[in-house]
Amino acid sequence: ADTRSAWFRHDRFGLFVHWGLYAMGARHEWLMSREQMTAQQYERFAARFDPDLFDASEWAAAAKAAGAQYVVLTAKHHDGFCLWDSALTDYTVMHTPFGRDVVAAFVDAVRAAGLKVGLYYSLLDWHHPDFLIDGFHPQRDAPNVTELNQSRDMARYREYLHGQVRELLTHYGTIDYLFFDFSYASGHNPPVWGGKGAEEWGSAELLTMVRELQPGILVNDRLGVPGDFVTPEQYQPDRPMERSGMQVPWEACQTLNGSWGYDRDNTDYKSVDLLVRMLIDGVAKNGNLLLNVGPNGRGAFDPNAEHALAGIGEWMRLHARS
Ligand code: FUL
Repeated sequence: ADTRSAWFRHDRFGLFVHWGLYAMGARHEWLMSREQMTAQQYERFAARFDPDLFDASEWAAAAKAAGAQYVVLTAKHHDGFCLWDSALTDYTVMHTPFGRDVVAAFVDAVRAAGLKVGLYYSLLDWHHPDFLIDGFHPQRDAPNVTELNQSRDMARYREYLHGQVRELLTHYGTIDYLFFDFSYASGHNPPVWGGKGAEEWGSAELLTMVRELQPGILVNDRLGVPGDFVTPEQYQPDRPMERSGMQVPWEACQTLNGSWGYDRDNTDYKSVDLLVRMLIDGVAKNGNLLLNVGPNGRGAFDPNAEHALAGIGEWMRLHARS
């Protein structure tokens, strides 16, 4: 793991990109769950998905100008919508007015910019008919939830999940980094009924497959089994992170304004000064920063996000060393 993670520990700074149908709702990536929308209601976004300003090479250029060395895209978030041409479902970009494989464009552009390629894949899936309704699921309050769950089969979902990860790791060349999200089996605080973890995801098998398909890949720690690096979310740890008394590669994922998905009316942006301090803070504690941007429904970065990234880039030009 030490040699595999050498680039990651050296590079320190990555750009996270949360993009999917929720960008059209423009009010947080959890809107399907928060507003308890049915799959059918939410599918209306797919019928209208046509991001006319999408240009993956602009995203890659913005990442590079900010000084990021790797970029991580949400191939599928909790809403289940797939940004690539998956053969295992019709719920993909290919079946929208847009009709283009976003993951393919992303991977090509990021690689062409000389950056490392990362993908995020949600273990939760609020659209898949076999995913057992639990306390996070949009249908959690349905009066007939027990009945609804009777036809759902996590074994079938598991097969789908593994099949999709296989697609992502075989159709797009080298993938350097994989962020699975997330396990909440037990010990989740506050508790979530119907929680899911390593057993539901088939994590041990999944990880074996991932390593077979992409021997050099780095995998995060949210499968419910240990990964290559740990992922504190929206906080800076107060010291280098450890696992069983040993320092472990870690990466704080942080938002620009508290939301991962595009949130139009949220202007609570962190200042460039604060963002730079967070980066320095992490590096001083032997960790990485994965800073998020949520492109809007047309595929463009919000001006506030552009400003933040450009500001970090300015600092980098004056202070970075390779
Ligand atoms: C969380 C998710 O629930 C958020 O939506 C986001 O993707 C974050 C990075 O991970 O657990």
